[in-house]
Amino acid sequence: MRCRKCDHKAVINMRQHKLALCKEHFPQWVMEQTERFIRKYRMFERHERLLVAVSGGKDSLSLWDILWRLGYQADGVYIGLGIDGGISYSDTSQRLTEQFAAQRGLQLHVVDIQEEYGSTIPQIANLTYRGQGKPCSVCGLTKRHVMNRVAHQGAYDVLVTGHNLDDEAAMLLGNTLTWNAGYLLRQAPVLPALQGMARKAKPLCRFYEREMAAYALVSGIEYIYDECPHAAGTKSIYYKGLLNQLEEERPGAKLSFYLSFLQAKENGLFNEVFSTGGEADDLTGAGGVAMHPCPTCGQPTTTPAECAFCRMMAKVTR
Ligand code: Q46
Ligand code: ZN
Ligand code: ZN
Repeated sequence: MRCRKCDHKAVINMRQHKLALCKEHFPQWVMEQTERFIRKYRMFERHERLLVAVSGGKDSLSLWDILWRLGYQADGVYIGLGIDGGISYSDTSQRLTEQFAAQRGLQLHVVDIQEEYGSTIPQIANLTYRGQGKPCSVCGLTKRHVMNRVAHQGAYDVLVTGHNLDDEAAMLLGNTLTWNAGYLLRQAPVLPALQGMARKAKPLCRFYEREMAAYALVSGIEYIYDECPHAAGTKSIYYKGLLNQLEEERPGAKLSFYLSFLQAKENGLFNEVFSTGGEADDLTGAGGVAMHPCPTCGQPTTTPAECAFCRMMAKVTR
């Protein structure tokens, strides 16, 4: 397979785009496309300050690398979850993230959950009702809370995450199977700022996971190959598997599933205001849901009482 642009050996063939590119032209293409998506969805401008949520994985580190190369002002935030799982998952991912930032002279905020709250994520999960089964719900809630907090305290304009197309399509499939109107309303490449919380953007939302893996590889980014040990058996992994089967038969199916959804929203499919039964802290205020500041942490929540994170932490410290 040859590169469409220069005829050198291609490092990737993207069947859905009918495009093969070499190790020089592929990263260039990724950067151009990212810039195009940032503009198309009006994610942010060069004068704004971005906070990139980095986990040490290929997506978030590639995203930070791309934004840095494109000349955006992007600092990082890494959250130490205290997950070991026999592979020193958190230690390794933190080391690789710090190394990445140091090599490029980028500023990284590190928040260690155990240092800050007295317990690791698996420990909090064991101490609360949310821990029944897997620590993922505790983990997700805590990460959202901490990212919002760091973005707010550092007066960042935008909180940027490395969700790729596989993540977005899997989330969309899950929300569609249950017709979760609240979540469907809020799934978007960019969400506006809400009550003092930063705008949220996902510049990689149209890239396949394999494209990001290829970008990290050809750019020489050292990332953690292992998935979080708690990822196995999650619904998201299951939906990704189903979508990969579909993609195998019909190249481009994943992309078209996601893009048709965005188009349908733009055409007014979800213009009705939905009420939602989702977790209060996931809410962005989309759909006209009334938000109140949490009396303990100040972050927006749908109930006039404490937010779900503060309620959970009250159980842990009790
Ligand atoms: S890090 Fe946390 Fe994920 Fe690990 S514990 Fe679950 S949610 S799987 S993205
Ligand atoms: Zn080429
Ligand atoms: Zn709170």
